[in-house]
Amino acid sequence: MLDLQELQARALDELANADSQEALEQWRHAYLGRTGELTLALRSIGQLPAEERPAAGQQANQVRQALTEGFEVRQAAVNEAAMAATLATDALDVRLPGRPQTLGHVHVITQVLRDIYGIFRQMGFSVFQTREVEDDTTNFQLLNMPPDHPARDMWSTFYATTPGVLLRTHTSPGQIHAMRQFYPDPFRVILPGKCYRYEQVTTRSEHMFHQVEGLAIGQNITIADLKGVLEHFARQMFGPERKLRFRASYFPFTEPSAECDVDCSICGGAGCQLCKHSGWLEILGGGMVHPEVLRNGGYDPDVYSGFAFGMGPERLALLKYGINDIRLFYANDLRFLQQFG
Ligand code: FA5
Repeated sequence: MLDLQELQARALDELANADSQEALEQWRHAYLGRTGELTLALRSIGQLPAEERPAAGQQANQVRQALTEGFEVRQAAVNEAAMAATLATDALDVRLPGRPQTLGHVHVITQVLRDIYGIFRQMGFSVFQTREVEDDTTNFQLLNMPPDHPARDMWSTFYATTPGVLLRTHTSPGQIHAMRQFYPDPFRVILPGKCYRYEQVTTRSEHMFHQVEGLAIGQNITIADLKGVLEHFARQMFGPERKLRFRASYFPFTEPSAECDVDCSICGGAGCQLCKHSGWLEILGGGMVHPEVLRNGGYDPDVYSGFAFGMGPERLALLKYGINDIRLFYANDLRFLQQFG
């Protein structure tokens, strides 16, 4: 006699432990498949004595219904658990990605200015900040250029509505501020900042550019000190292989005066548009502080002497990086600027 009760209990027990699609499929095959235990049991009913068959058939159908329903319930539970596990691990992220913040870096001219500060710091110079908006007196008159002095033509100012007020054309008026600040002590400073000139913009000239003024005041300072400082600076900035030349020049606020050129790195000295086909690019003007300017700063020219210079960081950057057009610095083209990141 078939023990269908025992088969049902055993099958449902196993079903409760089936926790994957594969285990469920194996279970279905073992009990309800074509060669499954229940299927075979149902087939064997035909061999029972006739009087036992109806009861056995009824019971077998109840067992089959119980197993089929049990399978469907268990399968739904396993599917639901599998879905929950997938959602927990491979959750679909429907948020938009954030906008990346691009990191900036300091402008190439700021980098060159910092290089300049570093080199002069080694030589004992400190940085002295002065104003960009100046008056005619400090920009010109106290630097030995009274109204109508022809040397004023070298530095054309922008038009300003307030008489006597202007955007400084060079950092040299800072000499007066520094001397009046430090008097009566000896001192060494550099004065960096922007200058503004109403002049033709070319590959080597902008109407807004930087200068770094240098000023050393003390006793027994000579032009040899100026030359030594500038030579040391150029070697540190450009390396020992670059050529440097001093030319006699004229500035109303220095006597004697000189200008300093570096051999052009674009053409290697052969001549190009940047260096006006001379093979040299002027980087600074300088000289010994004029006695009248010393006096305007408060210092007695019979006791004190000093040197001053004014260099152009944009020109230095052209030479240092082999750039052939000064206008690139302030055209705000990221393709150019990002090369110096
Ligand atoms: C002067 O401005 C004087 N104040 C320099 C000076 C200072 C002389 C102290 C004596 C004592 P100059 O105009 O030559 O000089 O300019 C000095 C430097 O500034 C130039 O050598 C150049 O490097 C830079 N420079 C001048 N004009 C421009 C410009 N338009 N664009 C970019 N750089 C410039």
